Amino acid sequence: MLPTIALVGRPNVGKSTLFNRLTRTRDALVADLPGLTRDRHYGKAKLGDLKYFVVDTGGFEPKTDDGILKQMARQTLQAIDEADRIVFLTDARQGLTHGDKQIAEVLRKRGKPVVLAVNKAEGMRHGVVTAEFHELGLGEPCAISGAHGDSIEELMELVLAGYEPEPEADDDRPRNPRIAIVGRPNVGKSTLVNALLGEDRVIAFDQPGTTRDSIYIDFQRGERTYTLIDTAGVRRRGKVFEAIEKFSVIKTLQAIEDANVVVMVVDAQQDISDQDAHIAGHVLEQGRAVVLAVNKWDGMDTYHREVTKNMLSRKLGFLDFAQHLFISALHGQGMNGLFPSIDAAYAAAFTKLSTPKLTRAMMAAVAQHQPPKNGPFRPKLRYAHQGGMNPPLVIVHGSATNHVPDSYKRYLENTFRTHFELRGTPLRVEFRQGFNPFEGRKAAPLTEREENKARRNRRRGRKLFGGT
Ligand SMILES: Nc1nc2c(ncn2[C@@H]2O[C@H](COP(=O)(O)OP(=O)(O)OP(=O)(O)O)[C@@H](O)[C@H]2O)c(=O)[nH]1
Ligand SMILES: [Mg+2]
Repeated sequence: MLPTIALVGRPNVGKSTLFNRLTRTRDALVADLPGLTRDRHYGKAKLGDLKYFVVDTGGFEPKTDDGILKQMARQTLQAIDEADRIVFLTDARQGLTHGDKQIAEVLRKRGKPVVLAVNKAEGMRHGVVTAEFHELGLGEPCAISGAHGDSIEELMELVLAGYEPEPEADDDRPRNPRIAIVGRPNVGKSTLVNALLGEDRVIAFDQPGTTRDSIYIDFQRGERTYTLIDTAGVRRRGKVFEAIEKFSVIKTLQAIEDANVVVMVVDAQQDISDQDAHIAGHVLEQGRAVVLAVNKWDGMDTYHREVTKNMLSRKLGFLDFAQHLFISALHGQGMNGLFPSIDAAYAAAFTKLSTPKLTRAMMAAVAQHQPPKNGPFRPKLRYAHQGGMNPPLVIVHGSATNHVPDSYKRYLENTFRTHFELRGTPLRVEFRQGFNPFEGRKAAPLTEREENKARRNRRRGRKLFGGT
């Protein structure tokens, strides 16, 4: 599970600026999809190979004039409690304030490891600006500038000391599909968990495995063993599983991160809310295979069903690649499609696409529609190969590919999706300039054949030119 770091501090000390700097490394692949709302409080960041979640605790709730502690409202305290470590930001320009001392007191009481950062210290002598902050008794203050990026890496190395990157398992298909059931409170996650685990064909193993505070429940259905990653606190009570709904964004993010397939649950009888869109946005950002379960479909008339479907395509249109299941977890209706959809999404996420097949599909698409000319530039697409799995990444090589418009990229995505029947998984298409097959090797590992060819070529080169 990835470590979680919360950024805490008075208003205006630069939490959001630091948050943006830390999370900026995320690619823009999912940026401009209609309906996609990004949750600016929660993000994923990277220090070297170490990935972590970062929480910006500012702006959770409207500011009042009742002093700093009122402003550190419930949600901030929850974020502090859920985080593994805290970065406490202060302002070098303002110096140590009363508010800082109050926050320090709160943090000390909570007992979480804290690193104290003195922000806006660009152009100032670090020893001088940090001096007065020792008084907070939170250890050596770290002078940084979030806006300029000074000493940010040093800060995060300190904060994340002791954490190791998790081994990259993306290319090896894990044995058991890991399923996370996510959604905002009250959409029916618990009922769905029960319906899933209570199914006649399912044998749930009694002992849940616990990693820190996430719970993994193994169960078997037919030949297959699945692992359910619990976000809601599932407890077994007699024959039924009971989920105590305590919604936590961090737990949701961690479950999405750990899962191979996410079952995103929404409530058909309520409006699709921003919170739904935030959660769905995270699923997409993580590149997870997903099944959309539209729950509480019972007891709705045709008109309201239409309304809900319209709302879904308006607000969660960016999940259109996912199977939509209209279900009633309570009455066990529409549930037959669930496992087949989960299996299909899982299989799609780990599909292997050969270079010749990808290239042929691409060429057929190009023959139908040329990429449009952009000023003097006419992009030419030459070949495509798979750059990764889970989610599938297709890398298209050619010239002037930076002039390919997004609409054309989506056209290619749809082409590949249809052609290779990739239902339920996000699919990423990236372009590479130039048509040297060895270019971009770091980002896109060579296939075995390409690797062998490269080795042969190097051997030939050595024979011809000598050297090692
Ligand atoms: N000089 C300087 N200004 C900074 C730095 N970091 C942030 N600022 C500025 O400080 C102001 C507040 O920054 P924010 O990142 O919005 O602060 P915040 O802590 O998120 O504020 P709230 O969310 O309102 O609590 C902005 O005008 C930033 O441009 C820095 O490193 N140096
Ligand atoms: Mg802010």
